Amino acid sequence: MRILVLGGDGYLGWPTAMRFSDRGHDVTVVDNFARRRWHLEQSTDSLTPISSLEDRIEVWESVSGRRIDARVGCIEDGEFLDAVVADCLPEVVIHYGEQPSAPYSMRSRQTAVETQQTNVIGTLNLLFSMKSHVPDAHLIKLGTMGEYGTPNIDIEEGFIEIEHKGRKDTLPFPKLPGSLYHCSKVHDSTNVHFATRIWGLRATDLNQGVVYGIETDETVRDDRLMTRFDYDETFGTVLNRFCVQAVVGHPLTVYGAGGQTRAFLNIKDTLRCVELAALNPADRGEFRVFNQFTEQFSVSELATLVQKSAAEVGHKVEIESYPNPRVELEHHYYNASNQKLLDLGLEPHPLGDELVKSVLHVIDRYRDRVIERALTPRTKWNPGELEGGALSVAQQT
Ligand code: NAD
Ligand code: USQ
Repeated sequence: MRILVLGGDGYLGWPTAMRFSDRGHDVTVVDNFARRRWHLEQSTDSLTPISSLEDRIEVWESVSGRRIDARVGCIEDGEFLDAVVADCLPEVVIHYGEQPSAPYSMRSRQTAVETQQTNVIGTLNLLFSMKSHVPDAHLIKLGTMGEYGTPNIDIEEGFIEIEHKGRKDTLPFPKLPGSLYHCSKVHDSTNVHFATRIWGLRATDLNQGVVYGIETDETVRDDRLMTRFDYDETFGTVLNRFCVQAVVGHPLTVYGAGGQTRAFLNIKDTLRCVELAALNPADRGEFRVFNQFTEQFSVSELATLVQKSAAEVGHKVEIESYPNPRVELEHHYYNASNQKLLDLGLEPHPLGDELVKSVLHVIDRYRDRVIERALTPRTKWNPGELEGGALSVAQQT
């Protein structure tokens, strides 16, 4: 298949591009290197030393014999994107190319606007390009489990059957996003759903949980194929951060009470899920939603697991409760369905001691690159409010 990967220089996009290329597909990646720029702006960096996209492509060709095509440019630039889509005529478009950090979106008015502009306008441009040039292609759009928030009912996959005043309908599952980044994903979902209903496009919205892990079958083939691995308070996600903290002897930064429960998956399972979606496309006019995760954990459970696994390889690790910089429930019900990807054949890599230890082992190789000041949580959801999670406690009552 001809596959276009938007955001193909990123944490998930680069391994995805290699995976499909290795399977014999013709892959084109698009990126504007925004993620690299955002790091430069805040003087942080990926833990893993990552090569330029150009070098990665050369190395991949030398180890696999296959060439990945690259186009450098901005997805919000509709004319650029339109020309890429018209030229590549993809059968599948995998859209990772967004600003993915909740804290970044909450830092200031400017970063909130940048986030929504990048994400919402980028996706809107893509929908128009697909409608014009490849109306039969399958859009695989990366959404997020955080679109649903933490409702006090089970989370279904995109839709829920509702009975109201004696009448029934199946409607989009209610959304309660917890950051302006997560709001952008909800806006995207609305627009993608619209394009399937009105223009007959075919789309799969992958509501993905928090991804962890550092290696995939393709990244380990050569050090220069490594993907990025972020641990700073803005771009690092919780389990990846805890693993880096454990290796450098920093207390694990549990925000607030630590009862926040989220859905998680290994980066290897991300690749498999996206592959399953691509091999089993949505129908014309269908807006299909998969909840893309394998397990649920609270933040405290993750901290305890990392502490235990780290102790087994000689790292003594403290767990510390930090005043929660975010406004979120710290004790809540959480039960989400992920049946659709399992039905398609997903065989999850579960999280356990051995997996954590393998991540710690890789991190250990690069421990000298860790910028410790970047570990401390700084971005507050509501900077004017009282310290110590007062707002989040109030919200729970
Ligand atoms: P990432 O930042 O590493 O990758 C995104 C890539 O898109 C980056 O290389 C960036 O430079 C590029 N990009 C951003 N804006 C662009 C634009 N306007 N034009 C061209 N390129 C642009 O992030 P990631 O962790 O790989 O996440 C990929 C996608 O998956 C995102 O949409 C994110 O919201 C979603 N997601 C990620 C996770 C996770 O835990 N990593 C979980 C759920 C969903
Ligand atoms: N948390 C801590 N300590 C930390 C970092 C985070 O306790 O050091 C807590 C947060 O308060 C939150 C939970 O861990 O309750 C998850 O935070 P996170 O930063 O790992 O994840 P999040 O901000 O939700 O965003 C990440 C990705 C995003 C993706 C999302 C999936 O950055 O791209 O969409 O995970 S989900 O959470 O399912 O929406």
